[in-house]
Amino acid sequence: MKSFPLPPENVISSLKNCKRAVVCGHGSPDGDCVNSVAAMGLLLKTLGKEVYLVNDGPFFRPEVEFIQEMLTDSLPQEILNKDTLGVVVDCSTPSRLGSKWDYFKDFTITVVDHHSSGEEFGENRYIVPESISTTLLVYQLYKAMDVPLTEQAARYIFRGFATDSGYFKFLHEDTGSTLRIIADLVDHGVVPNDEYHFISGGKPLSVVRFLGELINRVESFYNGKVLISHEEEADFEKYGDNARASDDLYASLTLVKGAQVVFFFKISKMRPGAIEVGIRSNHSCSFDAGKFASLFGGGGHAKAAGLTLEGTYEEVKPIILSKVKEFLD
Ligand SMILES: [Mn+2]
Repeated sequence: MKSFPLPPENVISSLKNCKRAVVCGHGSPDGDCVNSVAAMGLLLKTLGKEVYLVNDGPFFRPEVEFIQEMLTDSLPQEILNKDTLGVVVDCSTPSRLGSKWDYFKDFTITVVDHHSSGEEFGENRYIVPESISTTLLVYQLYKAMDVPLTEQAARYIFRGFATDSGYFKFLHEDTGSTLRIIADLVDHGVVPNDEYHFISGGKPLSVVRFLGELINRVESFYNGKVLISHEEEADFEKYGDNARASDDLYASLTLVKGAQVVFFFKISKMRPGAIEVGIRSNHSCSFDAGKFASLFGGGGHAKAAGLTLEGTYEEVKPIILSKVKEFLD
């Protein structure tokens, strides 16, 4: 993408003309999601709107924790109507809003997102799958509406980008326009080295030990093209209730020679009795993780996606393995 597609007029006017807005991203939020919520909230506040931020958890990762104190637990009954603008960020499917989708049924909806798969919903949509992060689309809205970028807004936007680019690791060709935005964020006071330590530092030793365990547990299928690791109930007691090992797990396993796709089976905290399957595909193969996830009602990007299935690890694994074959090179 040489340059970013401009936000559609109806998206801009929905934000400009609303009196009040409720902003929400997907449940089990990641760094891009919470920072999109925060940056969008700040944009709307600067425009003088009455703003509420809502989002389903959990918020275990240190880099998403901050959003909790900005969230409203329950919305006043009198705002649940079409005069309220519901702004959905970083979320391609209504069901991924979790319990918060109930509110949005009553709102006029604007969606700002960069997922490649999902469901078309909402009256106003600014969807750019080529954008590395949703926060970069919020940046486009700041520019399009001529709203001055504060240091705090620049930081939120940077953190979303840093999360979804694996801290600059996953930048493909034609990302000059993205890097020019990053330069602008740095000019607005963001210090990349500080942000790296905020996002990736401060790990308890138990998380690194857990990572070792998950790597030891890896099973290899189809001549090493498919690598699978999984969480066990006993891990929570041993290593604590911490989701942070998964990023490093994916980063290590997708670099293994011959590996095309990595699956990580997690015990779902949002849906007891279900398994959440994280999917990461190797940079140089054609495996489309988002497409694969959508077979099972999940979603995401070509290289990173997720899905949820009822059952135990032992029950879910053969289902995934039977479908994966036709996606391999
Ligand atoms: Mn994202």
